[in-house]
Amino acid sequence: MQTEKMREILDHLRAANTIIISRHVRPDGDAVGSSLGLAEILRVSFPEKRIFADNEDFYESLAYLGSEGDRPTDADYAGATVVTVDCATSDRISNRRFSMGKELIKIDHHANVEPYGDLSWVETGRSSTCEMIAEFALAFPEELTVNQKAATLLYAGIVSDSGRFRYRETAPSTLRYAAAMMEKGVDTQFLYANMYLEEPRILQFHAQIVRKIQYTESGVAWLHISRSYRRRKKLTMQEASEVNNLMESTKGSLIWLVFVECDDGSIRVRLRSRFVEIRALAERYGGGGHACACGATVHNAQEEATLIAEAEALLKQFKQSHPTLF
Ligand SMILES: [Mn+2]
Repeated sequence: MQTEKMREILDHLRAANTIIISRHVRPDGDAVGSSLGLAEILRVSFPEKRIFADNEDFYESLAYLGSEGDRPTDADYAGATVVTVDCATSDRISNRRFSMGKELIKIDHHANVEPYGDLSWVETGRSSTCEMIAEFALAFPEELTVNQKAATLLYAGIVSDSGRFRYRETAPSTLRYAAAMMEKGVDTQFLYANMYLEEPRILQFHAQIVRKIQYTESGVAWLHISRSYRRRKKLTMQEASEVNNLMESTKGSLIWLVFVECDDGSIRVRLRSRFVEIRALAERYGGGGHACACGATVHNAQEEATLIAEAEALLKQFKQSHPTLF
């Protein structure tokens, strides 16, 4: 717990008249939960301040979490404190006006590859940014109020970014903050009814794509989804990328790679793993992220094959040195 850092952030927020909150592009549950959750906490706690969420994209599939509200005008940025949540690098902020405020505060749990902002609170290894926002709010109960709406947003982000408390960043504190949010009246059945539902066309896509999973000698599972297949099935990049989840229950397979061809011809890679750290691998291909959950980009079949071969070497070496782990 970084109490001093949290106190410093609270001081800045208390002093601000206008606070604008942004997250990363192509948002997930944690990005939406932390941005809208923090906005709600600040609206309730400081009714005299003007609080905005300002983001350029949103996902229809996350609409059950609620809407963003009105976006600020350029004039609103004058003197404003801008906070980014869940966003490691400034180029991924879903708001090109982020630098128009008086100051910029970064709150995040990704590797701090670009320590941007005038003030930042980054804790790599935390399950989610939502967990950090929950901790922040609960640390100052006299000043910050978490209502049911905020608690629901933060709980949703904690659950989604921790893979329902399964990923290795899940700590005792993750469960404590989730419990504290539940005590504020989170409707978990409503959340789960929305979070893990798939349209029939997506289930059909999964059924089809499972048969195309390939495995290397040591058990790296991988899939390539071409641009033409993606278009034929009318899949967004996000929908196509999410199939790592289908691989992680394969016994003996500890690294899961999905290569999805973008419209511009580059190939986006989603890397996931259990036990084996893959961040350095992702960073060699222009990416990064968490120890066991990363993104990267390759530009042709050759680079893709090399990345798979490097993942295979990594897994082979890991299995040799940890023969009893899996
Ligand atoms: Mn996150």
